[in-house]
Amino acid sequence: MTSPAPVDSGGNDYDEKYSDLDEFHAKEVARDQSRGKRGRKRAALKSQRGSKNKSEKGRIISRSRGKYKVQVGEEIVPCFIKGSLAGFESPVVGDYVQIQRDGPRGVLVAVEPRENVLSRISEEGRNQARTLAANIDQLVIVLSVQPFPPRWVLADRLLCLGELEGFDSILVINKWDLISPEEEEEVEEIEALYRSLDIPVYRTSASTGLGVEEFGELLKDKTSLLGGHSGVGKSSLLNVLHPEMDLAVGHVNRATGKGRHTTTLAKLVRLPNGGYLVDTPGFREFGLGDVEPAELGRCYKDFRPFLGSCRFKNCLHLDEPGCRVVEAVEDGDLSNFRYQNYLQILSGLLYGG
Ligand SMILES: Nc1nc2c(ncn2[C@@H]2O[C@H](COP(=O)(O)OP(=O)(O)O)[C@@H](O)[C@H]2O)c(=O)[nH]1
Ligand SMILES: [Mg+2]
Ligand SMILES: [Zn+2]
Repeated sequence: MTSPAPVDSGGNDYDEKYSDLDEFHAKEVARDQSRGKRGRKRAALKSQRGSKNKSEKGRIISRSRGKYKVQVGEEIVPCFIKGSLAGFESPVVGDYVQIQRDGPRGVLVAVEPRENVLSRISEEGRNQARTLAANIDQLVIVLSVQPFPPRWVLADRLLCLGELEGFDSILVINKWDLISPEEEEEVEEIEALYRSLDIPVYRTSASTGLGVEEFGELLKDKTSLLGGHSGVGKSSLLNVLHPEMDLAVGHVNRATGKGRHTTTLAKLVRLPNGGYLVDTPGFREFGLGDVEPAELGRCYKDFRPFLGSCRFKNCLHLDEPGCRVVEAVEDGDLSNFRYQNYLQILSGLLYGG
């Protein structure tokens, strides 16, 4: 089922940003396998001797075909599904599960209810929502001031995704060391706008270390979906926090991404000091594929107070008569900055791109 890796398209290289995390994940699993052989035998014996059907709680960190890897405490247990669970519900990465030991392996016997899911992403194209991952605490959107201006439209697009899926979202503006005084003034205004929407905004620099500690606190013990265009410094920030992760920095193209486009859908990458990053190749599509254009306005939380009052129920807030959103922008009750971003995202939904 492996298809040839498409040629990297140069600038639009969202794929590479996760390939280094991929590698880190693989190393972790390998390390666990060599470390855990003896321990696991012991655990297996113990489970055979003692409470045979006792289940243990774990969390799915990867899934490939019918096979799962489940983090149970410090151990990674290869698991499969029992007949009765198969077909009933398909567990995904991030699910909290109950497993029962069966020798060195485990059997998934139950899936706990999900807090939320990431499902809007599709590699195949529009209208192909799939559940990719579950129980995500936050969406961390990394932007950078170089090239200026930061890609605020992308930020808004990801914020919309967060709204749809019910994730808390956070903005991180990296490469702050490169900002000029004029740019700083402009960005400050935009920061204030997002903060007024209850979206926290952080400033970081992987070069000077500015804000990196706070960034680390943000990720600690949480399950985070890390978003943002390639080159903004996601890997660099993680490397400053966790040099042992040793992630590749700079432009890495897909040729190095061994094992991409396998049936593995998403992974959880465990951070050395607690917490997980959700690593999903599909995330590069920025997943608003299955949003109806007329629903986009609802993803903009600042639009919501006005939405019920448009003349047309399916108003796109474009140029329809009696549109309350446009009126609010004209009256200065809604940010024109956000509205312009909205128009760009809408145009992507309507016309593709
Ligand atoms: N000046 C400066 N450069 C940075 C900073 N963070 C990352 N970079 C550089 O930006 C480039 C892309 O960084 P990388 O971490 O690979 O970005 P990613 O694609 O988001 O993972 C690299 O050349 C980094 O050295 C920063 O805070 N300041
Ligand atoms: Mg990277
Ligand atoms: Zn309207």
